[in-house]
Amino acid sequence: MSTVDPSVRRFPDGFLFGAATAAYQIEGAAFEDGRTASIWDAFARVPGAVQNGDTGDVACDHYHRYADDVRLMTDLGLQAYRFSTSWARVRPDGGAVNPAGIAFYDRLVDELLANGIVPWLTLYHWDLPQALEEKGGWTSRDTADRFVEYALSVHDVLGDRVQHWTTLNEPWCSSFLSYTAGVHAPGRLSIEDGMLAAHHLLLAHGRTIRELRARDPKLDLGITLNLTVADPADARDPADVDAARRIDGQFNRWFLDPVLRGAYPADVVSDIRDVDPEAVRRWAAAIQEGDLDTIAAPLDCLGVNYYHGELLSGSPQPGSEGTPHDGGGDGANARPTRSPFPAADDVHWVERGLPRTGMDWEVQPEGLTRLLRRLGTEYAPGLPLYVTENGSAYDDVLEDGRVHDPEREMFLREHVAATYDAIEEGVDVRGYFAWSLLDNYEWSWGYDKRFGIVRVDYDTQERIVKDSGLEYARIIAARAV
Ligand code: PNW
Repeated sequence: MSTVDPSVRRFPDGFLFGAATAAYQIEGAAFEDGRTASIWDAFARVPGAVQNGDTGDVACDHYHRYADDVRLMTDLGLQAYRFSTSWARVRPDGGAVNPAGIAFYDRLVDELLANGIVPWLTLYHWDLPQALEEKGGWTSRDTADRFVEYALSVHDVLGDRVQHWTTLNEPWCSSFLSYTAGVHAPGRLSIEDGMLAAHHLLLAHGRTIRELRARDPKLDLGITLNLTVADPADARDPADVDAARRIDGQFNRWFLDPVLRGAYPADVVSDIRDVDPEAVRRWAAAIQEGDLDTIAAPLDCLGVNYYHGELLSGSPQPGSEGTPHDGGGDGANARPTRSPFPAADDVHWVERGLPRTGMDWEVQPEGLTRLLRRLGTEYAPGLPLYVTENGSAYDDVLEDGRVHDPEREMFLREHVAATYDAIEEGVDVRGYFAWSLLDNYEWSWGYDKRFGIVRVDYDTQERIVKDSGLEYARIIAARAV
């Protein structure tokens, strides 16, 4: 009789369990030690841009409480911690290096290492210095040059202790959701600007990879993309198939193709040209010789952020408007926004009756397995993959000092299991990072949406490990789910 219980998924040695955060969402101390405004500090002050007018001025006060937060990570048994550095702290206004600002990350990294936690550093999680936005932001090629300088200055200080470097977090969000849809900072509403922003972000990524690689070939270098599984409602209906192709193209392939194959997807370029030929003309004119080679600089790993999949149709759906990617607040979000998808007017999202999180996002763990399979076979065979974000927001209730969050527990278990299923199929997935360590500033939703496995009381800054956090600690200790 076998002693192996087939229902237990035991992770291979070396698989890394971690949790993730981002600078603006947790640090606070927004104007301390020389930090200047980022586009999020500015956007949060635009009336109607963010739910309740919330800002990241204080957030989780992690800037002052980082040592306690690292202790929390130790209690949970985290092996790795994914965080981002704030450009406006390291180089206020995008200008000269600010030693007092970068000293914070120096302290944080030392604290992590002293506790045996692997630091996993992201250079850009959306907080462009506002001074650079005023010079054109990501629509300006110059911003990519400034980014490389910033990246190298972080490496100057942390390169001796940080091995894992991620250039960008979710460039789809910092381009189309930010410059086309107006949902995220800087809140612009232009197809052309979204396309230019995406190109310059990717250029900044490729150049940084090259520079860091040249400095130290031992570094582990990658990018994190937010990806989805886009399925047609009816695989025999050409309009549904086309709807799925469009969302896959504008969300996944627009980034996967240049980064991993050195070319933008021609079908999507043509779709956008049908809608806005002038935007495509100007975007094409901004692409210089050699850019796509730079963007396709070889990587050591790919970070995958997965939250939900989508079922798409070419026919209008009763009672469903907008997209699950609109990402903004509800009624309180009074600013004008538009679709982040330039060429998806005839695309409709189909309600399929799956459970939904507090973001109204469908819970679809098998989508994560399929996504990892696709990357491991079609896009990047042999390239190590990491799930760099996955998580859920729910309306937590504090009861006798505890947070019972069975839905988040279930979400976590199912997605860790879905990750395992991909590994078992032979996909090279090397880690899973829960989003998020802490409840935090959920962008245009402000503090309304809680993604943490640890609760934060924003009045007292008290942290309480939620039941999902305890469950994650058990999963990590057993290395199995
Ligand atoms: C990601 N969408 O954001 C980010 O990396 C995190 O900072 C964020 O807190 C987390 O996911 C939860 O939202 C996204 O509209 C924001 O599809 C919006 C979308 C996707 C990801």
